[in-house]
This record gives sequence, structure tokens and C-alpha cells, in this order.
Amino acid sequence: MRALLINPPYQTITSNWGVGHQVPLGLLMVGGALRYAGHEVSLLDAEAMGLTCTQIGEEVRRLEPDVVMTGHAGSTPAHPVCMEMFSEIGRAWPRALRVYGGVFPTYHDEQVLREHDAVDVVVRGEGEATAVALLDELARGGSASGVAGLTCRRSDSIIRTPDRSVVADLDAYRTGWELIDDWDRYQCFGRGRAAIVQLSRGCPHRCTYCGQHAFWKRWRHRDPVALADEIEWLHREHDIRFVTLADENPTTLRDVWLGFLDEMARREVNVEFFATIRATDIVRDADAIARYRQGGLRYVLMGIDTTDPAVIQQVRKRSSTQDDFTACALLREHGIHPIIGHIVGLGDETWAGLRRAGKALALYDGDYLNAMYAMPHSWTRFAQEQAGRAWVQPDQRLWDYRHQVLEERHLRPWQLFAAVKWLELRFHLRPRRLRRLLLARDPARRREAWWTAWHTGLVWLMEIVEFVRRGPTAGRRTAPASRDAPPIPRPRPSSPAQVHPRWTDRSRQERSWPAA
Ligand code: B12
Ligand code: SF4
Repeated sequence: MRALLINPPYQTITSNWGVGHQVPLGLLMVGGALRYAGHEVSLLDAEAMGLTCTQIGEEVRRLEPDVVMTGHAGSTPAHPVCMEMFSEIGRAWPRALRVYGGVFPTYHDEQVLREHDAVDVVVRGEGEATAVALLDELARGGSASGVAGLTCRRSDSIIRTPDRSVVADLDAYRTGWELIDDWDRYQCFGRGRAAIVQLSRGCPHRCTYCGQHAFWKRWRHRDPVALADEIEWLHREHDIRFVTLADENPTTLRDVWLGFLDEMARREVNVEFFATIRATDIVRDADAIARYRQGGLRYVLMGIDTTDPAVIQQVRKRSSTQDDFTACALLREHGIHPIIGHIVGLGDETWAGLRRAGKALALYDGDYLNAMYAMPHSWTRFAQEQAGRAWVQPDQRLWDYRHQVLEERHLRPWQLFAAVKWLELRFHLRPRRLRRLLLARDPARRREAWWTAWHTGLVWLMEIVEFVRRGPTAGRRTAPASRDAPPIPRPRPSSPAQVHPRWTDRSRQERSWPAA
């Protein structure tokens, strides 16, 4: 079967002005599995190429695939543009089966099929095995309804086939790196070309606002040596210098985590890492933080989430302010940048509470602050607990952690927005932090810090511009009438952009991984 994977044209301020576009790992993993099973696969990264839906439709008509597949990392806010894109593809090339996967459609499968004729099949959960089974079945002349792990239409009804069990051996599948035709599109932190990989899937914790632990069902890990081989190969073949670990919780088993880092250190590959790690695990590994650094770990995002001990309890974070403080200090001492993830709106926000949070965050003395808003994703316990709270943001495109969605009793949306911007500014302009980063002795480090300061500043500014532009609609109160999903606004008109010419280069189909 000829499958076309499309990274949808979902654009964010954080990607366009901040960290940059990153490889669509979910699609690459599905694509690798399909290629390995003998299907012909191509990737169109419409996000990184800045394509419009009309241009995507034209490409699809030209390529005449049997199946078009999409899904996006920013799954909930990307949903409206995925639907707009599928509708356009339906008009341009109606013969292709349209398959949709990822977090949001997994939890809203029936609703998506009910509301959108443009979608034929929703793949629930992990995509590799289900996508292969689906295309194999279609190649045999069968139908989607005979394949486990998906939701589709049969006659006039929507059917959910039985759940598929999770992939037990993560090394059994390989990522379809050869689907990427221009690695220069993907860069991070001013370090050059960047990739994303997973050492593990899942998380043993149960924070109430997070749905990722349930999505992957249970924690599993790859062979650390096989992953180190793959990263070394990416560096050698594609000059990858920066790698993001997409794991929810890579440190779950200390031996596996340190085994991976030791393996990277032994190889002395010039690759640095970004990972999201719990403060409690950093404290657990206090005697081994030097090994984190030797393995190439450079940026650590810690979901500190709140500086209020009562809220830490309420969201079942299973950590403490002391852990958060100690973890930041440990990382800093070893030349690793602590990025503090702070969520606004988990509890009731007040001016006094936000002032206290600002002081506490400054005390932690992390290098960067990633301030986010609480999202009431329907599949989380947090959403159930907040069921009575009104939404100030019904536009699903803005359910992206960067916009307030839940109403605050004590603060109006513009007040909360101003407070968050103030929190970010105050944190990033601390003299101690500025001296440490921007005046670092090592010129390469200094350059990287200036790059990051510039891009962090741009995101900060562009978010203010966007808030002001949205004007009065920036925070309109709506009752939480439906817990299904917010209404989807009418698509915006498309803007012109170029189709990247190299995408038509079929020779890359011949490249394969691994080399050895
Ligand atoms: C790495 C990462 C990023 C990176 C890179 C994103 C990228 N281009 O890949 C960066 C930092 C850029 C980023 C940005 C954002 N991210 Co992000 N990100 C992650 C992270 C840490 C890992 C994602 C990942 O690669 N997972 C591994 C892959 C293999 O999983 P997957 O994509 O889900 O794919 C599997 C299945 O879902 C399924 N599947 C997926 N698509 C499809 C399609 C088909 C056809 C099929 C069959 C199957 C299928 O099969 C895949 C393999 O099993 C997760 C948190 C986490 N630990 O999960 C958040 C996460 C995905 N991000 C999230 C969000 C919201 C965003 C932003 C919108 C935030 C913002 N406002 O800027 C932006 C989106 C911008 C963008 N252009 O991507 C949310 C999504 C939540 C939701 N339900 O909507 C997550 C879950 C974090 C969270 N806090 O909840 N992100
Ligand atoms: S927030 Fe992090 S630690 Fe908590 S359940 Fe989600 S992935 Fe696990």
C-alpha cells in the first residue's frame, strides 16, 4: 500500500519564534513500522514547510496515495487544523483512506467520527502495530473493522474494535528516519540539527492533571545500548547534535537511565540532550548527577508545577518544595540547565499567591521558566475535579498550555495573563541568572545562552502581541456545557507558501536504517 504521512500545518508561537520545528516523532515511528512491513511510505511535513491546506491537497492529488495518515504532538490544539486538512484532502483526492491518530483522537474517537466525515479511521493509542495491521488488511482486500485498536464506520454506525495490547518490546520497531528529506529544518537551542527519541514510554506516577500515564498504559523501556547505537548513527549520518528525549519519565529505573547515560559517555559522541525529569528522581540520583552531565544531559525540564505544598498534595505530585529546590541546585552545580515547568490555575490563583510563587521560583534559581496554564483535558482526573469551573477559552486551537482555559474566581483573564508575563519577566531578568548564563566563560555556552535568551524573549513578546490582537475574545466566559470537546471554530483562510521541492525526491525511499 502507498501511505502518505502528513505532519499537519499546526503553527505555534513556541515553534515559530522559540524552540523551532522538531521532527514529528510519532509519525516517524508509525512510518518506520510500515516501511519495515513492506509498505511504500512518504512523509510531508506541512508544519515545518509552512504549507497551506490547499497546497497539501494539491500534493496529495499529485502523489495519489492509498492511505493518508495524520496526527500531531500538540494533539488537542492541532485537531481543528487536522480536520480542515482532511476535508481538503477529501475534495482533492477522495480515493485515499484518511486515518487519524494521537492523544486527542484516542480519547475522542467516536466524537471525531461523528462530527467529521473527512475522517475514516481513528487509531487508538500506540500506532505502530495497529497501522501495520490496518494496511496489511487493506492490502489483502479486507476492511478496517477487522483490525484491533481502532474506531471506524460500518454501514451507518461507528464501531470500536477491541483494544490492542501495548508494544511489549519497544526495540521491535524502528523509527523511519529515512523519511526526513531535509534535516536542516529541525534545529534546537542553537546547537544545530536536532532529533527526538524515546528511551521509554509511560509513567508510574498519577498526577491528576496529566493524561500521559494512561495513554501509554504501563512503563516500558528500550535497550539503552540499542538507543545509544541509534543516536550515534544519527550523529554520524546526519550530524545530529541535539536530542530531545520524548519520555514521560526516563528515570523510572535508575539502572536503565544511568546505563544509557554511561553508554553515551563512553562513546564520546558530540550530542547533548534535553529530558523531562521529576525532581524526586534527581534527588534520588544525587550521587550520580555528574554521570548525567558526562552522558551529555544539558537541559532538564522539571514539572515543579506549583510552589504551594497544598496544591502539590492536591494534584498528587508525590514530591515536595524541598525536593524541587534541591533538584535545581544539584543540576546547576553540575552545569545542567534546570528549566522549571510551572502551571498556573491548578488551584485558585490570587495576586498574593502569584507573588509568593514568583518569590519561590526565584529561590529555586532555575535557568529557565516554562509557565503554562492548567488544561482540563477530558481524560484527566483534574478535568473531572474541575467540572464546575467555566471556560474562558472555548477555542480548541488555544488549548495548548499557553492560553488560559479555566476561569479564575479572583482574577480576570487579562489580569492573569499580565501576572504570568510578569512572573516570566521577573524570573528571567534576575541578575544572578543573567550573570551565570550570558557571561559564561565558555564562548560556545555563552553563544547558546544568548540564542536561548533571544528566542525566549521573542516568544514572550509575540504572546503579548497575540493577546492584544485577540482583544475582547481573549477571555470570554462559557459554561462547561459539554465535557466532550470544545466547539471547533471555522477554519482561518490559508496563506500562500512554497511546496518544498525536495519532497518529490523519491531516491530517499532507498535509504534505510540501521546501517549495520
Ligand atoms: C517532544 C515534545 C514536544 C516537542 C516536539 C514536538 C514534535 N514535533 O514532535 C516540542 C517541544 C516542540 C513540543 C511542542 C509542543 N507540544 Co509537546 N510534547 C512533547 C512530548 C515530551 C513527547 C511527544 C512525543 O514525541 N512522544 C512520543 C511519540 C512517539 O508519541 P506520539 O506523538 O503520541 O505518537 C504515538 C501515538 O500517539 C500514535 N500516533 C500519533 N500520531 C499518529 C498518527 C497516526 C496516523 C497513527 C496511526 C498513530 C499516531 O502512534 C505514535 C507511536 O506509538 C510530549 C509529552 C510526553 N512525554 O508525551 C509533549 C506533548 C505531546 N506536547 C503537548 C503540547 C500541547 C505541545 C504544544 C502545543 C505546546 C505549545 N503550546 O507550544 C507544542 C506543539 C508545537 C509543535 N509544533 O509540535 C502535549 C499534548 C497534549 C494534548 N493532548 O494535546 C503533550 C502530551 C505534553 C503534555 N503536557 O500533555 N512538544
Ligand atoms: S506529570 Fe509527569 S510524573 Fe506526573 S503522571 Fe504525568 S508524566 Fe508522570
